[in-house]
Amino acid sequence: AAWERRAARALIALEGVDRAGKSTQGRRLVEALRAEGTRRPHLLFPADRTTEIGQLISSYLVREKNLEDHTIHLLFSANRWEHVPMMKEKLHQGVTIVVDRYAFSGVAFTSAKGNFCLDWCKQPDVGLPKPDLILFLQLSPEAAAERGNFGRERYETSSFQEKVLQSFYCLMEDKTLNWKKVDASKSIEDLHREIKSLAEETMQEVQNKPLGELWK
Ligand code: ADP
Ligand code: FDM
Ligand code: MG
Repeated sequence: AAWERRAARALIALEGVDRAGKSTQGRRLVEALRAEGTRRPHLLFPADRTTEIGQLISSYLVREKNLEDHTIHLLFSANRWEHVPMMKEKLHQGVTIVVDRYAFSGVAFTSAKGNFCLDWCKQPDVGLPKPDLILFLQLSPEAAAERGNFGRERYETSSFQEKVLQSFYCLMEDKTLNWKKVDASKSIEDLHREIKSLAEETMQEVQNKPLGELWK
């Protein structure tokens, strides 16, 4: 069953390797849509580190806490699910939602650890609101490195990020999803213009189309 969506507004996900510019572009996109009078576009940051689950995730990422690999995977998924009622309500009201990372990061990071099959990784997120557009910000590891050193958080090593990228490529083979690759080596401004036009195109296309369920 698909959820009803009264007005035509889209769910747009930003994905990509570390430092590709997801957060920068997420902010810029929401600002631009707001300036053009799109009704209260909403930026959401899974992992939202402010909820109780988010705080657990945050302490894991900053290495204050160790969590078993399946456990942290399920917490990331739970952190998405706890936002679903709000997301459905907003989309129903005609509010466009931009998410900075989504279930695809969840699957890509956990499966990069090895000993995880893609299918197991996807299961907890099956049925989440399906993005109408997934923007993959593509950037070579060399170009990403020029944007600064890795911080001290978990996962911030080039060998792990390379595995994450391979997992993303597997996920992008799923043609039931609207993946659009964009060249993240462009200037912030040029990339913003491209992303904004893809977002607006999607917002037009989803007019009166029901919101789907991810991987279902
Ligand atoms: P992400 O959220 O994907 O990790 P950020 O948006 O936080 O990436 O950007 C990472 C760093 O790269 C920041 O210092 C940001 O200012 C810079 N940056 C973002 N986009 C670009 C770009 N198109 N060109 C050059 N530097 C960029
Ligand atoms: N991450 C993020 C995961 O491992 N699983 C997830 O489901 C999500 C949403 O958490 F290292 C990882 C990816 C990254 C960190 O930090 C989130 P930033 O600030 O979005 O890069
Ligand atoms: Mg970011």
